Amino acid sequence: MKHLVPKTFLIAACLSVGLTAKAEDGSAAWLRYAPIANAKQYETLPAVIVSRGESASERAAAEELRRGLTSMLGRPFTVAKNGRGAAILLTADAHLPSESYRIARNIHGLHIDGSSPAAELYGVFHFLELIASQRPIRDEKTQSPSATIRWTDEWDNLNGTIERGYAGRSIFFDNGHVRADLTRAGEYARLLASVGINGCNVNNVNADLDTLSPEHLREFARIADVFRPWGVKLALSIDLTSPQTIGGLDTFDPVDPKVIAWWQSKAAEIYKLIPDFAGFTVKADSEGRKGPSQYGRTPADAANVLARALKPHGGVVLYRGFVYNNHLDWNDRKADRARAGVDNFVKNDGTFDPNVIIQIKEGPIDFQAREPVSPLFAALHKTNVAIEVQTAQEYTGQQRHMVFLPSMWKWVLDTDLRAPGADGKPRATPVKSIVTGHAFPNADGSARMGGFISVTNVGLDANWLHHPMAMANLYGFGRLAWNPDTPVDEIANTWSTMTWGSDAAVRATVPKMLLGSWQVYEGHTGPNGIGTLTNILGYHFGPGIESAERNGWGQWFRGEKDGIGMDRTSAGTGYIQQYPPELAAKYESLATIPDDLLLFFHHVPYDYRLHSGKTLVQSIYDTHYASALAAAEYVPQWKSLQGRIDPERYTQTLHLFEFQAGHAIVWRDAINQWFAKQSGIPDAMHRVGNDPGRMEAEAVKADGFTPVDVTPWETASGGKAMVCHDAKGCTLTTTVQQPSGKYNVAVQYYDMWSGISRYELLVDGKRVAQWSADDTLPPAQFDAAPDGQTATRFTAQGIALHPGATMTLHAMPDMRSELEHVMPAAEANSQLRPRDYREFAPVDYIVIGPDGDLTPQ
Ligand code: GCV
Repeated sequence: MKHLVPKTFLIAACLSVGLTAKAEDGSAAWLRYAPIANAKQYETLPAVIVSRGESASERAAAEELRRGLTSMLGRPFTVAKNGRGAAILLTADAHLPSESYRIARNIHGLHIDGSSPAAELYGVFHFLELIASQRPIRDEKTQSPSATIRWTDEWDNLNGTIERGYAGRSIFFDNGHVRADLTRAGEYARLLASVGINGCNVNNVNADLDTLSPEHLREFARIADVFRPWGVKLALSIDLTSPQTIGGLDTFDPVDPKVIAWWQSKAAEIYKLIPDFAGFTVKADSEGRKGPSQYGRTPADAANVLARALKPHGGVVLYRGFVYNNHLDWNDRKADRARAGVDNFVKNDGTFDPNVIIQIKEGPIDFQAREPVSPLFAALHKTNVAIEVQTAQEYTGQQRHMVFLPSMWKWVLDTDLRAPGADGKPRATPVKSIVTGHAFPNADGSARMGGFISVTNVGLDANWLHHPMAMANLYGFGRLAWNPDTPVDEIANTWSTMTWGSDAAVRATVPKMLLGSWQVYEGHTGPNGIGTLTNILGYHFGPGIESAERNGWGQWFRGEKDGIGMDRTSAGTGYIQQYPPELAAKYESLATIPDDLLLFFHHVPYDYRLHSGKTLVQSIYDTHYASALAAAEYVPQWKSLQGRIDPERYTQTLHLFEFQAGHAIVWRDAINQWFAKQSGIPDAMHRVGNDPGRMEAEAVKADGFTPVDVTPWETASGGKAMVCHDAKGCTLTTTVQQPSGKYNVAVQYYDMWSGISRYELLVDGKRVAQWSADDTLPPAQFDAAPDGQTATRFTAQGIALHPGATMTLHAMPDMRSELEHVMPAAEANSQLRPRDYREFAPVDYIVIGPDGDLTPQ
């Protein structure tokens, strides 16, 4: 949306920042090593780095330290094998606990000791972070990770696409093969290592069936090679049918001796190529993937055959707990997708091998804006478990909205499930104590293997995740996986300083924006635990409220005449009883259920009074207005930092905030309109349906445009938009009623994936603004229809208007015939048919509002 920033503004931004900051593309992420303001405080730090280590990781650690210190402190640092006099000494110390490091000073200088080469790297990155944040160098106690498994999962397909990837194509694959140039993959491993992540599963859990072919394995080994210096181990998602599909066997039954032998030989083949291979991730019996149920076998039967094949080589199996039936019966009031985790796994507790870990999504449904934590965490007492979170913002704005997810994850990790101890009494069992293996230890009292997995889905976009702010989520994931007690404000502050610099205004603004952003997003999407309310049958980006209902996917909220919400009490689906008794009692009672989870657990009338004192529906209206306004305020907040941040990243981020401000209004209006219609209860403050300054496109004088019904209706103001099928263009004309003055004029329109419609705004025949619907924003994915994910707006600022002036919107559709039957490359392997991507310049409404940095509400 280049057009959103006036050219004059861009030039001013470049001039004012030119002398203080250089343009950046975000590829350095938080490892920018920008010169620090007060380098003098570190003047006694020795300039020689002594490292005797011969391994690639030790060399990488020494070189990283040299590079970081030289850049931040503005004086040369060198690496030597030996040193006389004071030095920074990088040393291996086998006495330290596994993967641990310690920073200490003595008369020889500063020591960064690691229990392994990878741990030396962790120590180095931590030390560099101290310097970047200008903290004092002190002796630190030994730092150890909270859990063994600290991985990212990437849902990359061998054809180069990424399932739920919002930042371009795969950094690993293209055209059915591993890329020839793996530079980005190596750089990614460096980023992961810098926050203590030690594994990366590079392919989609919906794994290509021939993932384990000898040819592909040889190619995967090249990825492992570029990961290795950074202590990041390669893992692969596999399909359980592999013994049959690529092995040529007549079965994949996990207890069949031929299948057992096949997996053993496949494991041996892998370890020959990749000696430090981390292991397999398995999605089975879920969303169309085949699994052990086909042979009447259990998840443990399937996981264990793999685990036994990997065990001699030191590998692990991450078996996903995301097993559910996506053909549930909507008419069955007892059916409940949320129950699936516990129903499918608890009977197998204690039967999984010690190198199997059940990978459990944070909530029982699917990464919604808010869900309760999965009860499966507290239900498995004799099984290793890990938590799966999603840095890829599938349901949280797809890296077009700023949502700081560590706030959500910390809330999840701190949620105390109150599982009973050996004496049967409830005790403190926060999720973090379970996934780090302490709450339900091994029989000998030692911590179970556990961990943290982030579905990250970085792409070829220079800045990895498209939204510069989204990188705070990857950084925060690493920090929380290393230590789940890390305060989120500490994460936001440190990331902000390292990413955006130490200017006081930047430090005061960015963390504050981040820390409120989850609530803002939740506030203008799905409230009170109802789910995100996105179009679950589409791309999960914009609103599409009823898409969740009346189908087999089970993301239901049962919005009915009498009320709304899933009744998961004992009178309903009984799901609440899957939690330990103390927490179940809290969720079962309307007196104690928190407002923000109400609709996940209870079906209540629309005028139900919340603990906050408001009725449910009024609270929804109020929250949506407040949150859309909070999203709009990101724009002026960000603009206040102009000149304090390099212009390239500043401008890119500004575009995203401008988009978010408009899209938050799409969300706000869709949900408020839907609730008003469904409940029949008007907004006590008369805002819903009364939008000052808004002119519906279908209600003004139109030339050439024709009205269309938008589906779902709530994603257009008044349910309708105007489209233009005339290659010469169409116009909407209105007479200004406002008093003379300067105004913002916003045009709400739809930007399809492919075509490029052009628009111009004229006042009394004179062009005052023009733009093209030509960006990848929105939609984040391919969409050929006007709806909640293609809806966007253009705002022209400072437009002089006077009463009686003629305002005209002139739209030129993109009718190129080559757009008529298009199959996007990313969908080429799917069942979809080519679609018509001509863009008929759809317009929803025009709104005139106060001049200034806020888009008119
Ligand atoms: C990789 C959700 C996503 C799917 C994803 C699945 C999973 O359903 O929409 O894209 O598939 O979760 O986690 O396996």
